[in-house]
Amino acid sequence: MTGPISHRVESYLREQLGRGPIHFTLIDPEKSPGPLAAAVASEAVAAGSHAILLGGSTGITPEGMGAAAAAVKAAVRVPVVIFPEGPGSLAGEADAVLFMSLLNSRRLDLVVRAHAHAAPLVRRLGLEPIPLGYLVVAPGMRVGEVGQVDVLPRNDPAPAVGYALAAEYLGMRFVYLEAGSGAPAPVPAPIVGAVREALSIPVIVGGGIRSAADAASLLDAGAHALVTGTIAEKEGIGPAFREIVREVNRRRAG
Ligand code: 1GP
Repeated sequence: MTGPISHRVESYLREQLGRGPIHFTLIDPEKSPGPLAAAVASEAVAAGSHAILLGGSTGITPEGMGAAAAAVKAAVRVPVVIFPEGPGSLAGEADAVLFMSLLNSRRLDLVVRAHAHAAPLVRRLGLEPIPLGYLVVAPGMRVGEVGQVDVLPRNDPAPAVGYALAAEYLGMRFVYLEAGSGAPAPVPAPIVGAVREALSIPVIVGGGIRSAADAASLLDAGAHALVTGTIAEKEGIGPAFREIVREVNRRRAG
């Protein structure tokens, strides 16, 4: 499918963000294939999550992504967005893709070149690209290693603010502060606060969010959106997941 770029998912996100912070549930289609992904997604949305991200591991095929996206779309009414590992994880069954540049990587392909391969495919598949600056904060975990990232320090907000502002000035419409999936602790709240204060685009925060207390401190610092993956992978949509999502929804109007 070609033609004008859709902004449906971005409009949905902006409309939701107009009422307060939002929560993304990240599901890895390799660990949770089709029907399982759909079951997790419908419980997550029933618990109050606002959108589903599909991705997270390095071995995802277009078939695996397509099957998960189709199953999740049939199960929930919220947008289904690919959190890509590379052009190989794209599938037209999803609604959109985080079209992200890993700005603090030493790998030029992750900063921009993979995008030149992916963009025509994104267009052909009819996926909505959501332009996003992806910034990895220490410890960075696997994405920090594989992505050959100069991780942003945890004790000094200035480098994170510099990169995040650069993302905004380059025209990206979201910034994602990532501590790495499974990180022992989330991005420090003072970093989130400093980035939020400097930027006028939404700030998404993920990696290592395990409890309502983690969520509360990031939301108090000004995070617009939280992403959780590991917690549902380990415990399903259990009490910790529900409390995190409740913490987000408590701050929303209406
Ligand atoms: C990873 O930010 C996401 O890219 C989610 O991290 O798996 O630690 O929740 P967790």
